[in-house]
Amino acid sequence: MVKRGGTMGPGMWSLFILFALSLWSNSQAFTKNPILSRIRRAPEASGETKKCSYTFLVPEQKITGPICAARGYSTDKDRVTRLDVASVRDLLSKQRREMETLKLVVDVDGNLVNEMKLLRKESRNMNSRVTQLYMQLLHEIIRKRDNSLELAQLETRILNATTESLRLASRYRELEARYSALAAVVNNQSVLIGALEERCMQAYSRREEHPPMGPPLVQVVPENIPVSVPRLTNEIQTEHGRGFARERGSRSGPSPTGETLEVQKPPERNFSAEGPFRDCLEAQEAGHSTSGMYLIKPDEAERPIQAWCEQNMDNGGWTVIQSRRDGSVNFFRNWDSYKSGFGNIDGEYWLGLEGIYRLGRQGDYKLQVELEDWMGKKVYAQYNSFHLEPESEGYRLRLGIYQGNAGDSLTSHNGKQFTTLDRDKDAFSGNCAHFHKGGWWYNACGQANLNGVWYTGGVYRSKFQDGIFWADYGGGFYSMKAVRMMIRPID
Ligand SMILES: [Ca+2]
Repeated sequence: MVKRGGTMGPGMWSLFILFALSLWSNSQAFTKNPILSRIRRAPEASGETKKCSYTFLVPEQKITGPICAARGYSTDKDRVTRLDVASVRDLLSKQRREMETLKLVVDVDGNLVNEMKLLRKESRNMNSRVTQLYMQLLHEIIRKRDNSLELAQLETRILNATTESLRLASRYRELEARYSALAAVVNNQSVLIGALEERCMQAYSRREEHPPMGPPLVQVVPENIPVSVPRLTNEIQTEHGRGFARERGSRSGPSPTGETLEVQKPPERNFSAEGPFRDCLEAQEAGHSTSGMYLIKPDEAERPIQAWCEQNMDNGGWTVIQSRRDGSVNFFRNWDSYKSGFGNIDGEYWLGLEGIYRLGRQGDYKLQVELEDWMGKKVYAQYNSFHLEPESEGYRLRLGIYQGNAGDSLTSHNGKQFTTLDRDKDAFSGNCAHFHKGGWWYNACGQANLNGVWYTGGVYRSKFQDGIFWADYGGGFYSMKAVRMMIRPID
């Protein structure tokens, strides 16, 4: 079916024939195509029956190669093309869908990539944060190590301080012991000085009239001297507005006084308006459990008296008959004063010999002496019975058996009458009240002098033993800071 070579004329014609045949077949196809058939059928509608004639003008073409003429082939090719269009369209739409799917996938991938990027970024951030935390941790560890070092240093310092304080405490104890020894020496020297003075006076008296000799001094009890008193002094606390103070180092004592009880107007505080009671135990039994001032009227007494009731110590019920604590009251007084009593009920005072006598007559009483040294240590001496004889007997002291931790410095005064500056009832050739500057149940003269001169600081220097001393606790040259004498019915 292929014609080769030849001239231009026959070639043209053969092409024309082929094309005409092709058109004919197409006209067959037109009848199937609704659009084409409509075009062709238009003249039929007008009622004319015409035959179609086609004229084709084909430009002359120079054929150089072989010409293939295949009628069937051209027709087939056209048909495949249409199907192909449909299939290509399908394919295209398929591919479009796939493209869209792929686009979606790509989008998803893009998102994933973004997410990956974000995750990488976060990871980088986390890494940097972890690094930062690690650095902080290292820093903390180093700091803690430093702290522990500081702690160790502090511990060492504390240990050193403790060692130092222990060393100081031990040194302090040594000093205390030395002070104690020195205080003992001073006491002994005072005794020696007293003895020498006495000898001098004796020598002097051979030539002239001499002043009265002092009583024998109480020997020192060195082991009982309260220690750690940092000064050696003989200052006397001044009495309020009265002024019996003497100059430092002076050996003249306070002037005697004959004044009686100074309490006229009891303070409102701690004062019970009820009563009077027979004694402080009765006041306590009447429901007055507070320590303070109460009106006491012993049996047979002419008038009530004021007294301080100690209701807290040792079950209470104690009637205080004597109190020393600040040197505010002069105890260098005459007989009448000691008989009726003097001082301030809420401070330093003496209840009065008559009152004490009357109290002792109404029952069996015991006596407690309470002493406080300048270190604040308190000791006591208790006697299981106590009373005084009447004034006609010089208010003689009657004591029972001692017990306590202060030492017994009062039994040697048992059975002695009371002596004041103006009434000498003691066993000494002179007047003990003159030398001890107080009133007491002096013997010749005494182991205790609780109505003596109130010195500050404890150990004192004086020509005579005139401080508030309790020989068995501190010796004769140690003056107590505070003293109380109180009585209570025996249970
Ligand atoms: Ca005498």
